[in-house]
Amino acid sequence: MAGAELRILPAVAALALAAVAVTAFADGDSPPNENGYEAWLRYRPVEIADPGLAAALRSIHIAGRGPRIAAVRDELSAGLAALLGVPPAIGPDVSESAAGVFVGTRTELGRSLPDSVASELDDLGAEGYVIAATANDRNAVTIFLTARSDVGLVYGTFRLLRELQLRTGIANLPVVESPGLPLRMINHWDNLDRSVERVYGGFSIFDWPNLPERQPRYRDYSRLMASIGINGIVVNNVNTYKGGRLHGWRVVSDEYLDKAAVLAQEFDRYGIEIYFSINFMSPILFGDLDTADPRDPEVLAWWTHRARRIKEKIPNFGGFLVKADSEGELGPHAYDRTHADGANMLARALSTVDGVVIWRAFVYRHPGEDDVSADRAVQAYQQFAPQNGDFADNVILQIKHGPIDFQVNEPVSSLFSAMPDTNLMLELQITQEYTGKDIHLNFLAPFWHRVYAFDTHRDGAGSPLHDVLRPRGGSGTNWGVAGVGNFHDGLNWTGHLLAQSNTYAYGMLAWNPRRSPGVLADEWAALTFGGEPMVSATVSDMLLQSYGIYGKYYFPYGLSLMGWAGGAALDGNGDRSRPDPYRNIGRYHQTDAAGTGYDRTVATGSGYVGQYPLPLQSLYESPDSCPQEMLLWFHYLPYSHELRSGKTLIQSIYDDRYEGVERVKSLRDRWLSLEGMIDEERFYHVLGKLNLQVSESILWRDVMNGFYLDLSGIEDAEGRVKAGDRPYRGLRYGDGPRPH
Ligand code: GCW
Repeated sequence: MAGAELRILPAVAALALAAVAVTAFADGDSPPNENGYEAWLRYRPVEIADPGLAAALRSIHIAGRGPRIAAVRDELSAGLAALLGVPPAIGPDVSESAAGVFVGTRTELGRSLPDSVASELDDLGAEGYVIAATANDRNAVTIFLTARSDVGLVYGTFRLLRELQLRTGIANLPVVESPGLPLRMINHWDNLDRSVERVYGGFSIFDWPNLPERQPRYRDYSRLMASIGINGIVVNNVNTYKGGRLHGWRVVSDEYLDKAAVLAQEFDRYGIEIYFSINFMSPILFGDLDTADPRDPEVLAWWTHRARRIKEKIPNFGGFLVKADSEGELGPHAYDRTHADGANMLARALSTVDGVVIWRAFVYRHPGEDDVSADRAVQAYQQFAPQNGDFADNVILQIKHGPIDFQVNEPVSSLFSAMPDTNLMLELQITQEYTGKDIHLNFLAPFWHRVYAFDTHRDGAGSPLHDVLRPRGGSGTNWGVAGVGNFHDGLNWTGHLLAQSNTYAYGMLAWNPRRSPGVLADEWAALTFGGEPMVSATVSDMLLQSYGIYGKYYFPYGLSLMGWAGGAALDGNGDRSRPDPYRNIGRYHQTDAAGTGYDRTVATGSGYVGQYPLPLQSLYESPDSCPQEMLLWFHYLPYSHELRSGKTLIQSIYDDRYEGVERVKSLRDRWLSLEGMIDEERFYHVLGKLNLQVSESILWRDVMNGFYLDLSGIEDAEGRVKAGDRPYRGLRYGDGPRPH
């Protein structure tokens, strides 16, 4: 196979390589049942129309050795066998045959890689990959999958298999890809007893009591995560102590490291590094020292020893995630030291093993410590902005997308504009603590896409958030995104099957924050339900509408934290998915007889608006220019305030909640229209969730509208919300009947 004879197939010619689906069920029958465990790696049979491509896919040549090459071999062998119906021949030989798929790094493939393909790698980083096809004079097709490192081959392998599943064949060759964000992480809020905080897909995947015993789920989880480009996983909850109720801090003890080593090995096959949430007080908790003061040399020595110990047992150890001086988890403030003092001490310890410290910026004064009327939104900036530039190179500051707490329609945090000399990490919440739990369909990609694109004005106009995570002028790779995961040990991983789409989209956006949410929804629907155009189009449309619908019956115009009902989630935390608007009056919203919202303006409010660069200040300071979906997040307004639609605020609040419920019902109708086209197991599972969503949205509508009537005394102009007819007035979780 000499490079000179080959011509690179251009995109147009490659279109002919498209595959078509094989329908496995007879007309009139529902497709065979599925439980959702395979997620987007289902690999149902496809028919390859082009004989050249079909022949190539049957002959796989993989160069190289090691755990990731073994993973590539396993994925191609199982994936192609399932897609094509015949197991491919797989061998290491890269020199003899003319047709086939040739997989290997540039170094391994050597001279068999045509120059034109090899040169595509020049500008790609370590994780990028190239897929290109060539044909010789006899039309024998050769596909090259190459990269600079074996992890790039893992990503390229999943891409090739995905293209085949999507039946685009390999239409857009050559594919030249590298990730937009260097760190693409999942944070598990999982405790060592397998309970989880704010997660609704079951208990923890990580079965600590039975580790180091291996379970197939560990590998399946690693495959799913690598297939969407995840390269770092924090295996335990950021809350490691919680007043003594949790013992997550033990995860870095020798006993747990032996268990974690098994997870780490599974991750390593797929290029994923393992990270641990640690407790800043560990030297004391472990019983070794009587201080955790970051300026004490013994404390540094203690952490350095721990870091080395971890690295010895776990070569793909990435670093620590730290929640300190936040919600009762102690930190450097206990010793009158700053966040930077604390983070930099850990960073010194970790620099001996090439690790990073991810320090969370989620701080505010603890409830009860002070005046409840203090605005929580201003507090993280007050603590961190003055420390810009104080953090070591291997420290990353992890900032939630909004200044309060993963709220719907919350603005992007002012901190992203204010830390130009600091490595940053965006924190998103994939698990739906505030966005509907495992009940409400809520595809978050359109929202995340807006967050990534948000113009922070850090370096003047045109500074989108995904660019300012990297320090100004910096060339390192210590920055990226973390998503609080929603994958757990339930059969379909996420509780609500359709919630898998959020993890898929999260990974894809971390790889390329510019990808369109519409395309991601289409892709996920096709991968999950097969390529029937009617099914994919309907599911995709449902996903894309869902965030807007949720906003219609949930908190009006960006108000925060009105759902905080008692109730207990599995881990004993309150369940924020039920409405309880009376509870946080004064603290998170200022609703009274005259109006609603929260005044965060410079002129008359908490001054939060003043933390942004000037162009954003002028956008948010006035209700006239403030984006309407976050109007009440920034402003307290009278009920008579006229919105752009010409309606009063109070009437819009009533109308939106009614519209929201109707639109949830129409989501359910859309789903019902797919009966018989989706297997019964998954069809009825999702239908059950949508039925619940209808009743929950009615609860939200009636509690919120009852609350607003109660406080404002203004009746709904349409006559639906009127005095004396307030079924849910003052309702608290557990108090009253569940509406139907
Ligand atoms: O969103 C809040 C959650 C807490 C969580 C905390 C945090 C892990 O309600 O459950 O604790 O934020 O992000 O630290």
